[in-house]
Amino acid sequence: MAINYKDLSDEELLYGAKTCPGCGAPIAVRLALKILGARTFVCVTASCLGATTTVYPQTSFFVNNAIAAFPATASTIAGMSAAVEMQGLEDVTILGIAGDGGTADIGLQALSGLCERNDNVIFICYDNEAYMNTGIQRSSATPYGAWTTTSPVNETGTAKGETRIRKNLFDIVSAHRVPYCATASTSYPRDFMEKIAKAKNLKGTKFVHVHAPCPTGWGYPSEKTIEYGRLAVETGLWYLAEYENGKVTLNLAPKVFKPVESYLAPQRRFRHLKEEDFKVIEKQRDEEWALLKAKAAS
Ligand SMILES: Cc1ncc(C[n+]2csc(CCOP(=O)(O)OP(=O)(O)O)c2C)c(N)n1
Ligand code: SF4
Ligand SMILES: [Mg+2]
Repeated sequence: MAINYKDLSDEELLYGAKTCPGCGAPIAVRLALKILGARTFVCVTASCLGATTTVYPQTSFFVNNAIAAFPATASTIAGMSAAVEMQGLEDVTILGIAGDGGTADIGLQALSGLCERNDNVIFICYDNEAYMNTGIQRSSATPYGAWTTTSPVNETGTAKGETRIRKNLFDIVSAHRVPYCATASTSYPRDFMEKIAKAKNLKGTKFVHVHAPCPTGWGYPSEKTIEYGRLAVETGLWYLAEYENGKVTLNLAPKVFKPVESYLAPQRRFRHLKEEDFKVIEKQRDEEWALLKAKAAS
């Protein structure tokens, strides 16, 4: 569904969020609400976004909005969807928003139930690749090699940052055969908004996993959020894809990836990485892309 920027409303349905300057999370939500409009009922979970937008009696949302406990985004929006259905409201979108921790870790069981029941909602996971709100702890979406306070680094090299490969939420959710599942990035706003527009027009559970850079947790200047989000895609360390009707589509497949160092080396969380670590990350990337391309070709 093509978006024409000229047709977008000037109305802002999220503003005044007390996030750090350059935070990717409110960019994602603001763009999503531009498409979804004022008849959206939002549930945010405990996270940076929840803590900076939804502190009673204040809220940065100019739509109906509730905050849920850390694991409960999916179960709360399932209830909201049932309530809306009982009341016969047909012009309403139910939107759940959670961070990577609230989605891939503590919220995963409820998300699986939501997808299985195919409740009529949109779930956005904004992914800043760690538990940022509580001081940068690793999540199961933290990339290989990243420093966090719970994936530390030491001088002797016995602690080297994150040692596991992150969970692939796109694969996990699409394995539930939901009507729509996509990855996106705040640095590709048109692609992201077109995915939200598609999700709005489909019935059932729609899941959009949006990469949302975090200057504070990643360690880069706040004005470079868009640049880093783009570099993640250009180096192949994040991808833009869709799953619909059992088919995977790659929305952007760079012919040649930029060197991973161009994205990783300037970030504080990766500054301990050496040449051999970049090679490991490149190999992981190539394996992931081979699987992705095979799925897109089938
Ligand atoms: C059951 C429970 N455990 C822990 C917390 C504390 N807590 C609040 S937000 C958060 C991290 C959220 O991480 P993520 O979902 O990735 O969102 P982010 O803060 O990174 O935006 C944690 C651990 C909580 N609120 N509830
Ligand atoms: S710590 Fe990161 S995710 Fe949290 S408000 Fe700051 S920039 Fe945003
Ligand atoms: Mg997070």
